[in-house]
Amino acid sequence: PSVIRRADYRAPDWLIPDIALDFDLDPALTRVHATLSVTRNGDHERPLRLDGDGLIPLEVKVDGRILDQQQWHLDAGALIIPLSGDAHSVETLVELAPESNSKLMGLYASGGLLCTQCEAEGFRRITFFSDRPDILSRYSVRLAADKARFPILLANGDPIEQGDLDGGRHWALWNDPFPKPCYLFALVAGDLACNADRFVTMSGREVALGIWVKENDLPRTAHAMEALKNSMAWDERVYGREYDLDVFNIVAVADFNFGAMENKGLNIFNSRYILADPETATDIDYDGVEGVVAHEYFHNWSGNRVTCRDWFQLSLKEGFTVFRDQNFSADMGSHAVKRIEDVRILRAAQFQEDSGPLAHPIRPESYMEISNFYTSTIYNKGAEVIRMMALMLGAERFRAGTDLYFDRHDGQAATCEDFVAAMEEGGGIDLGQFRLWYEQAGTPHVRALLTHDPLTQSVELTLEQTIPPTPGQPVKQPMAIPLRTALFDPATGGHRGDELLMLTEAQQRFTFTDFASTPILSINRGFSAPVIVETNRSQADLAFLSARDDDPFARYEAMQQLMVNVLVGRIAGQQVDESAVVAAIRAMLTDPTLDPAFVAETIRLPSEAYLGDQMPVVDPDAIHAARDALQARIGAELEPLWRDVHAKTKANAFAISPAAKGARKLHNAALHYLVAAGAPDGPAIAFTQFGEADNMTERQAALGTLANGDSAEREAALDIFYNRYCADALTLDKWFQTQAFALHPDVADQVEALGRHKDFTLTNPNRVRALYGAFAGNQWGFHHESGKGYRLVADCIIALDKLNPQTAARLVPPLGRWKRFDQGRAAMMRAELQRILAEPGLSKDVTEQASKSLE
Ligand code: B3K
Ligand code: ZN
Repeated sequence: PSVIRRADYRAPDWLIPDIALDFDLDPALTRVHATLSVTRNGDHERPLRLDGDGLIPLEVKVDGRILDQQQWHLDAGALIIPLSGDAHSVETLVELAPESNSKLMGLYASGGLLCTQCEAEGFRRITFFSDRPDILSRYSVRLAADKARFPILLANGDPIEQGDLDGGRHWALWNDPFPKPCYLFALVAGDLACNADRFVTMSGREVALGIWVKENDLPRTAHAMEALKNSMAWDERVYGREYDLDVFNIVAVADFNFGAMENKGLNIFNSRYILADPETATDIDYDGVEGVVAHEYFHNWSGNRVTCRDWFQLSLKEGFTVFRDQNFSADMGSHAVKRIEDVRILRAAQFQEDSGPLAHPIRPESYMEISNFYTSTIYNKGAEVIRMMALMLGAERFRAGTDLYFDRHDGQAATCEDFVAAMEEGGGIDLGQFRLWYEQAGTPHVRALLTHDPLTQSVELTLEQTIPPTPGQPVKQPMAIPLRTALFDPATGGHRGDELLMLTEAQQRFTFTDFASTPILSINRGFSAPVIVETNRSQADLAFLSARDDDPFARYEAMQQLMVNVLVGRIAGQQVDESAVVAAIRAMLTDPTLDPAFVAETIRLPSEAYLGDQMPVVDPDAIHAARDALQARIGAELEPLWRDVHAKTKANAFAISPAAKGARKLHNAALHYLVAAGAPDGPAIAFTQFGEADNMTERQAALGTLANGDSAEREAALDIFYNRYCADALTLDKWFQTQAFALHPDVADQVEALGRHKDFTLTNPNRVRALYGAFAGNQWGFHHESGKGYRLVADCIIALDKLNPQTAARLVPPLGRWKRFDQGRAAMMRAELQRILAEPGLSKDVTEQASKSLE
């Protein structure tokens, strides 16, 4: 496959200000007629090139005249037409078979619906077009379909007209007045019911809101609608951004390659991010719905009104929009807990990516397949980079920067550089060195050493940064790293204020005066920079911070570090003192002033994968054993407390408030430690919780706790769960996922059996992710010394690649981490990657990921 480079960007040869599309829809055979107005862009003689993927032109017309086959040709799927004038009308006709489109890109069928997915390059699978985000066009779309099977016909923009046709068919016409890139095109046809509501914008315009689902799913759409209205109000209040069309529609579909898609005025969602009720959705699912609804809605400004010039600028819309949705969710719930959750995700996904063979900057320099670049780096690290700018500027100047950005680039296809320039001008700051965050991959390591001089009564903080080499970037320049810092006086328990230290050199010293004794360092508070900090703090210092730090994130972090130190010592076979961890957890559990959600986050042991990241060579078995033992010890020593907490956090009736969610989180944590303690009645307590819970959060947690062990209750609960939910795909996913995540010695065999289960299918991406995606994230199971885990995932990749390359490619990165493992495991992982690459007809998606992973 060929490599596309950022440096090769060239403005388009032809522009397409208008497009009219006419769809004659049918799952077996759909006809698409397109009329494009094209205008020559600049002084050149190059022909019109319209991208196509798997399309055959049945008819090509220019200015109303049919061209014969000598007047056009195909080049790598694209339609090439030499044109003499500067402005023409070009028409094409193609046929599609949506029901056999298993890639879920372009026009496809899902659960009796017809729907589209175009980002990044799916539009070229629908019609011949210049499929690049800097071509902005006004769309007029006519849809016709069988009225009984497809009573609802939706597209972007505003509905204009509809009517009936002969033969039981009907039609609808939609117009989108806002010029948009083709990746934002969408249509949906099907038998859908609507949760209809309205929103009045800040200038008093009324918007009709619709969430479209299968009739029997209607009761599960209330939370999504609430989230949508809250998002619309939030974007007005926080960013001054108002919605711009008369309608805003969302459709839920069962088969979808990722979370959701921000098509203009017609968002299409993976149903797991729309449907929620207490019986089937966990609190994490509820939060997911809220966050993704907000994310897609916010794209209307950060992505749609201002879009990307080319796909190298993807983080321009994604990083910024993730930052926006994170802050929205924090405002809807708890800032402290949301920050902890977001950092946990960043560390689990992005730090791993950044230290492996697929590491890339948030603005990549090259790609083979753009679908492979919808990564945690582009999204989550991209959001951290925006967050650092917001921190350095402060709220008001950051808002001035975003106002300037939106005003200046409205209706344009912009670059990351445009965003940074708007921040500099609007916010009045020099971001010269800061731009390196867009160029350099790899997670910076910051070493922080605090020394105290009793003679001068001063404290010196020495900060050193190093950025590890990443593919194509052996040597790095020092970055601008904002570190929120405070120095605690152990005597008073307080500090003199939080300071923002800017680390800009490889090594830098900061001096603080008037310290009679050595203070305790609290650094990278609020996780102000996405870096790895190493300090010379003692366990006693960390215990102090875990109890006293007034920054909730720093407090959580101190606790995590305390646990990591104990676990890393244990893994290395050292004698370690675990009492500080037990004492710190006891203190948290008995402090009535703390938010239960915060306590639940903080007392949780770091994941096995995170512990792996702390070791030069990951030893999955030793990590599992050490973590299991510490968990058992914490469980046993505090057993009466766990019983007490578990009893006290039992709710009488379900609510979705932050307080109720926090109580459930702590309830589940207590259950988990109780069972880990090996209490004889542990499985019975879990089984009771499983049976009595009036919500999925507690039921699934109980099932997960049981799944780690071998009790009779385990099998009983799995059976009950299956029988109760086997008809509901989203909930059945949880049954697969819980077993694939289980910390159980036989998990690989169980996953293998589940892969043959009658309810398992490769055609539904959610099901694939629930089983193989979850399993590949289960460090202990996936890295079983037999190599069985590697083989299972590789088999899945090979089979899935034939149907859905995009989703197959997402399973490759776990196999690419072989450098971090012992020779035996590394050799087996490499062998699986080689076996995948040897597969004939392998997709560009999987080829790119597997070949880069071997380097
Ligand atoms: N923009 C889409 C992602 C499209 C992924 C294409 N492979 C969803 C989102 O980030 O909002
Ligand atoms: Zn997005």
